[in-house]
Amino acid sequence: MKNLMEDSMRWFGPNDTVSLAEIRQTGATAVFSALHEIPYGEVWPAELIAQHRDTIAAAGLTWRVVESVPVSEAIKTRTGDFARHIENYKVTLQRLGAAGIEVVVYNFMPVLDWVRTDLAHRLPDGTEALLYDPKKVAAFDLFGLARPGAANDFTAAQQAAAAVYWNSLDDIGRAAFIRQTLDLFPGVRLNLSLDDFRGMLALHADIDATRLTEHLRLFLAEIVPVAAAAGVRLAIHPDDPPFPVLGLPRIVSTEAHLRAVLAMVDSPANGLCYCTGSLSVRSDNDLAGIVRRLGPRINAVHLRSVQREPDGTFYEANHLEGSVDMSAVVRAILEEQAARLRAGCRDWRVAFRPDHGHMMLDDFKRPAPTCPGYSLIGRLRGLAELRGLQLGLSTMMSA
Ligand code: DNO
Repeated sequence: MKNLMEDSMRWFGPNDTVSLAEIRQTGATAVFSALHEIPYGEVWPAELIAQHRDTIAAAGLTWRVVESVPVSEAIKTRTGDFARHIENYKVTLQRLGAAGIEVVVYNFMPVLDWVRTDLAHRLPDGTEALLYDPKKVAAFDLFGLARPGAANDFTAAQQAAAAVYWNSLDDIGRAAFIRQTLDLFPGVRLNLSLDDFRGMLALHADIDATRLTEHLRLFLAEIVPVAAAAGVRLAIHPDDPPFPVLGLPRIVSTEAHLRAVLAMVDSPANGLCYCTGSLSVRSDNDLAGIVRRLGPRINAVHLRSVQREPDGTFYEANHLEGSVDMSAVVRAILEEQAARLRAGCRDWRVAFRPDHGHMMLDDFKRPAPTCPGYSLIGRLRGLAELRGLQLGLSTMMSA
């Protein structure tokens, strides 16, 4: 097997309900991992970085990609402690580089990380997937949160569908829906109340897409040179979903956005985490084309597919099915790696991980995944299929 991507799995650390020993059995040789215990904005202690690396190495795996060093809300809004947080970010990058880390993933999504409305959407084959239902987001926004101006963000048809859904719930149902949505929205369970959440949104009230883009540029102007000097390449994760949610701007959703980010600081250290699951929610994103055009700046890869429905609903499909032409994507990445090899590039190999997986088979009997989407067997299926796809394509390509 030659010139393939590095097979990786995400590992959330010692509290992950999937152990490193189990990850090793999936055939992955590497993990994407982070120190999740460090609060956003604070510096990562060198001894904890070394300990984490050594734990992973002792299990026979490598840790070259950090996912993620989170960017604090202070940095995104340029308020409060943002200058100190940026200095901390630099120190963390230096320490990660010194510990042998090559790639650092991050995102610049305000308030929310990834967003779904249903965590256990049952598919006909009995597996469960994550799903995004726009009418539920609209119902939360219009009636739960009652965000001023929310109505401007939805078509009449969307508002009507949201109202039908909201009216189908009694008071207990509504309270449960609001609780569940608050727990899901920021990507991590923060036990927020509606007012806490309104407070978080309020910090962004004056920050439109142009201003947020400028905040990202200012951040990158400071950290990219530090990353480059530390031997670390940054990889921005696209918005998930790739459109504004709850009135918050999204600035990393399209190929034009990606190009704009890369142009902010023209350095190989300023790169992309190419996530097919996030980008493919928009039918106007040409996934293989993005690899062909921006390939040299792809520093990490998440492979996952979604099934898009006409009303804007999407759910996470099997890795080789759904709306993504995964063969075209993987072929484009293998071609990018081959081009790097021909150019004598040392960093030719990209690490990929199957991003999310269904709940299936013994996943239902195991302790719940640490983070929704991170089942063991479901991801193993994705990894195995993607490994086979790579091997088949690379054999064909070299024939
Ligand atoms: C979801 C992940 C994201 C991703 C971050 C990167 O499962 O793809 O949470 O890790 O957005 O910063």
